[in-house]
This record gives sequence, C-alpha cells and structure tokens, in this order.
Amino acid sequence: MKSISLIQFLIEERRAGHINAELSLLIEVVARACKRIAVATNKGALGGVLGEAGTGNIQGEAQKKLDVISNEILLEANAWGGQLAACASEEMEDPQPIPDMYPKGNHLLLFDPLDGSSNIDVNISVGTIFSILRCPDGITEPKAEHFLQAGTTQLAAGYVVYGPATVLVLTFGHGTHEFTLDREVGSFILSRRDIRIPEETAEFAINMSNQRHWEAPMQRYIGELLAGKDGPRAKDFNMRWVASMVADVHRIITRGGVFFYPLDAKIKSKGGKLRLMYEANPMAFIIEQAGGAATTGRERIMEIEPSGLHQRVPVFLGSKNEVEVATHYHVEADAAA
Ligand code: P6P
Repeated sequence: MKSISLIQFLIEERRAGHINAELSLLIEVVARACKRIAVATNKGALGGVLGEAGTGNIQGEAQKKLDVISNEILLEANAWGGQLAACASEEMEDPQPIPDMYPKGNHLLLFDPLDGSSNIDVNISVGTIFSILRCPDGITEPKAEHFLQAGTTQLAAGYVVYGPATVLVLTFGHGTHEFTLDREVGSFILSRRDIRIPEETAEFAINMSNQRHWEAPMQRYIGELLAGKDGPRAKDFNMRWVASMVADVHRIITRGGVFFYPLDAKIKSKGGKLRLMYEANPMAFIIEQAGGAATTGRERIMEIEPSGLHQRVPVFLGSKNEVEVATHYHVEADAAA
C-alpha cells in the first residue's frame, strides 16, 4: 500500500474542506515538536535527562527534567509560526503569550507536554496530549478565561505516545486517524484511517488501589466486572492499568476497552485527578470521533463549561456500551438520593 505522510493526509483533508491551511500548519508544527520530544525521551539514561527537575508545577507535582524539556520544546516550536495567540500547559500556571517579535494567529494551543512522566524513570510509555481552540475574535493577549471553552468547540485534538513506536493519533472532527513515525525518514506515516472503537469490551482500566475511595455506584459497577461470568454481567473481564493515560487510551483506540479515573468520594470538590482542558477534553474528542463515549459519570465531558484552566474532572471513556452502563449507575444513584 502506498504510504501517506501526515503532510499529504492534511493536504487531502484541506482539499476535502475538512481543515483550513492555518490549522493544518499548526498540527504539523506540533507533530514536529513531538518528534523532538521522542528523541529526548528515547535517549533514556544516556540523555542525562531522567529524574527530578527539582521544581514543582501548578499542580503541586514534582517536575521531571523531561516535563520541563518537553514543555520548552512545544513552546519554542510554536512561538514563531504565526498560527497561535497563546499556549497553555499543565506545567505553567498561566497561559504563555506568543513573543511580541513574532506574528500572532487566531488559535490557542493547550497541552500536557509529557503525560505519565512518573513512568519515565522506569521506561514505560509516556505521551504528549494537545488540544486546539479558536482564539476569541479581537483578543490579542489571551488570558486564562479566553481558554475556558467547552470541549465541543475544539478545532483539533491529538496525542503522541512515546512507546516501542512513536504514534500520533489525531482528530479535527472528521474521524480519528493514526500515524506511525518512520524514524529513518523522520515522517509520520498514516497507519490507521477512520478508527472505530468496538462498542462492547471485556477489558477495563482503573487504579484498583483507590477502590475504598470510590462512590457507591463505582463500587457496584467495578464489582460486577470483577464477578465475571458468575456475576450479573455473565462474562469475564480483563484489567490493565499503565498509569500513563496516553498509553491506556491508545490501547483502547487500538482494541477497545474502558478507562476510569473516578471521583474520590471524600473529596468530591477536587473533581478527580485528570485535567479537563488538556487531558479529558482532547481525549474525549479523539474517543468520540472513533465511535466511543466520554463522560464524568454524570455528563458528557465535552459539554462541561470550564471554570478553571487547570480544573479536574472524573473521566469515564472508551467502548460506548460500558461507559453508558457505568454512567447510568451514577445517574440512577443521584436520582435516588
Ligand atoms: P495514578 C499520570 O500521572 C496521570 O495523570 C495519567 O496519565 C494517568 O492515567 C494517571 O495520572 C495515573 O494516576 O493515581 O494511577 O498514579
């Protein structure tokens, strides 16, 4: 089969009227930056960039050296291109404006530069997650509030998983597509077009060590999966948990499954662990465009009106029928309360 590069694919999509030139160029710039992050992560111990950076981020998390390096790579790559008005990152409290010496565009880029970085030092797959929004008209110095747009307004979303292969998964509202990095040529090559996630699955992903903190409907739902074919679901389930959202989501994109990071019942106000703007929303867009579902257990993730740039939400995503069962249990319990 003739291999189609990311650039060729984007040109085809521009001809089909699915994407404009500016957004297409922005996606290429982000993909190129992720190739540089892949080089840095693939060096491992030889690159002298493992371990802690000795700094903390807005989340109160210790930053790995590669968190900081990846963040810098994305900021530097996107500064001069002219497609962006500002960037926002898990690693920065406030949005970063485009430097005055460069032209500004009408897009906003949000990213988690190296998701799952606690896995870096043990050589487990990590990834970059990004989301692209339109900058509100007339805004040349975007502030955090200009980023607070519902997930349904995303123009594009994607992730790159740095694993045995470096793989980009991308959507701009016309399906979800996968590109695998050809290291010899240095190009992302289309490896799966119009991905469809099976609506049924027998595989779930959750951190079971948090079980005592879950709300009752979550206890009920996971208990049914663990009961297997002798339980109410009448089938056995398998469990996986990589503790790298990008790796867990990529497994679901590849063979189906369902992923949960639920609320802690005692600190519901915290909203869970995962961040809405640059983790949950982009992953929800990618999953929905592949025929899956993404909710908080109570509402569609992409319909949440954001209240903060680093807001956290519970995440239930993947094979539609399992997301719907788990969500129904939570909605039913709320109605009975
Ligand atoms: P836990 C990584 O730190 C992350 O943000 C996601 O990539 C991942 O799914 C989750 O947290 C893992 O959380 O509590 O299992 O370490």
